Amino acid sequence: MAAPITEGTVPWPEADAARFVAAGYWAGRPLGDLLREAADRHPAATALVDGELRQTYAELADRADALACRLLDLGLAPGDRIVVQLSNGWEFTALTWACLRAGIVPVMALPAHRRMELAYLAAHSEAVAIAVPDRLRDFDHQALAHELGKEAPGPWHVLVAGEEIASGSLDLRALCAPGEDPAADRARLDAAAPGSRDVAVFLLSGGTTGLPKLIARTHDDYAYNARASSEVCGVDQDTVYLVSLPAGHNFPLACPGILGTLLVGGKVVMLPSPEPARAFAAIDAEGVTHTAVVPAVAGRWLEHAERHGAHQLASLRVLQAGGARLADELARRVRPVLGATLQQVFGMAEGLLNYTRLDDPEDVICTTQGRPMCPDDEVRLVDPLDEDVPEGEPGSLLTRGPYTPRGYYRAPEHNARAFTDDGWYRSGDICRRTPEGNLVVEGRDKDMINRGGEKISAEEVENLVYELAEVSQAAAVAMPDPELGERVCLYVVTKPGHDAPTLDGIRAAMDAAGVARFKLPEHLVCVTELAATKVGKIDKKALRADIAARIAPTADGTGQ
Ligand code: OOB
Repeated sequence: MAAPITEGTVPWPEADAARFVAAGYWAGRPLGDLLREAADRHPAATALVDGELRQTYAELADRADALACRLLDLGLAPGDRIVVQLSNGWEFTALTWACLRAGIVPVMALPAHRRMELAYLAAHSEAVAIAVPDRLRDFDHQALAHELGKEAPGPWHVLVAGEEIASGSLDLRALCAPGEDPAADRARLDAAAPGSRDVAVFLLSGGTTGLPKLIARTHDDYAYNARASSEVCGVDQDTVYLVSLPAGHNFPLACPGILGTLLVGGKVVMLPSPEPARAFAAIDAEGVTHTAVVPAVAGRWLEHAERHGAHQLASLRVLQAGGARLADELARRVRPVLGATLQQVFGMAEGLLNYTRLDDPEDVICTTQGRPMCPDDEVRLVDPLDEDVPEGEPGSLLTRGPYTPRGYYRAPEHNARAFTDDGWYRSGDICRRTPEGNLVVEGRDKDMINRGGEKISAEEVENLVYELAEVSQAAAVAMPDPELGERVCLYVVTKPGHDAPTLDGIRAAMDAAGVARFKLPEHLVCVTELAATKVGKIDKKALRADIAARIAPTADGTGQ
């Protein structure tokens, strides 16, 4: 039997919870209830578009209820966990909605995850089911999902969205078929609705340790996350929101994303990738008003518009950019080239969201990462001794607030490092605050590589590389990259008596180990020793400077 979720979560102290309720942030309602209410307010409005397929709020709500009841009939119980690894399609939204109604907790994996990540997520969350596409970019997700089942201690259900449903799999699309008696489904789910302080979803941390941590977001805090984001982003029933980042990521899911748009009666358009030609066509066809991108995608969209024109973007009002630092130079081109207002978003799956406001002066929008969404978000910028730095100086960000949980799920040791004794989350971002109160992200003091918004734990890469016989020492560091901001560079000291490893060999070994491909190193530097700090730790700062110098173009522009 899986342990109840509550045993692994770290709740807010009751005094804080009471404060968040009194202030109206925590509404005391489960997210599924709030979605159902939105559907009742706008039954005939279009809720979801996925290619040719369109669903009204009434249809989507009824399908989600039918799915929720079928999952319960299969034996899933409220509080059970399901790993969700779906691409951006209507099935993702139907399943998420169904889970929120039934109190089944989705663990939001990414489509890029492979055996290593999925096996860990399933084991750590003690999941009883997984939802996957049949195949995606030539990868057989369904076969892997069944393989994972062999390690599951208990029941294991494989839900598949696609054309090829193998024997032993459940056809997710069929499970989403309209129910025989929608009113009965609805009454059944209403009667057994989860509590508002129960876990609604598990998000994944960007990760600075070996494997991603799970972040338990409650109905109360995540509903606030989505609802307050809608307000700050000007999202309402006339909004058409395009999802082209992986839907299970916090940004497109709830900042305000899918949930924030559905809660106010807007229309969600789902697209499998942010490839500019397709994204522009979807914006044009559906009258998209808001969307979220990472800086690397913003760059591709700007380039595409500069080359082919921005006539397809007439409806686009707000372009949110976040997940990694947006260069000021790119930021300044957004309004003139795309004709949309840029909104910088500095957020984290752990909670805190900073937004530039839509009516901020252009300079604030283009040069800062905004300010906290909630008046009761607390942010401190501190030095290595956890003392506040002088105003205007860079410091390491600590935060607490109504939608920032107090600890990772089932990770007491890591929590002791990632949170202070009085509950502040250490984001590991080095920021400074402008006189107007906006944050500027200047760097980080966590061992993570941010590859165009995809977070890679250096430790995780190094652990895999240490599996190789020829490796004596390994260090993964960020290498500057004009397109993605950063890529993974690996420094290796070869073991005596062995040939130096090759980049291809290392990548092949990591791939075979079953790790997401975006984590594979893209540059290898073999050295005889690694720079060390005074206390004998590998000096990553020196290595970052070293690789930046090695790849910097020389004065004649030819590179070294
Ligand atoms: C978002 O969430 P995560 O959990 O994938 O990553 C969080 C980390 C932050 O701690 C920071 O290091 C980095 O990503 N980050 C940014 C940034 N936005 C996130 N660094 C610089 N500038 C920014 N604008 O990435 C996320 C979650 C919700 C909304 C938006 C992004």
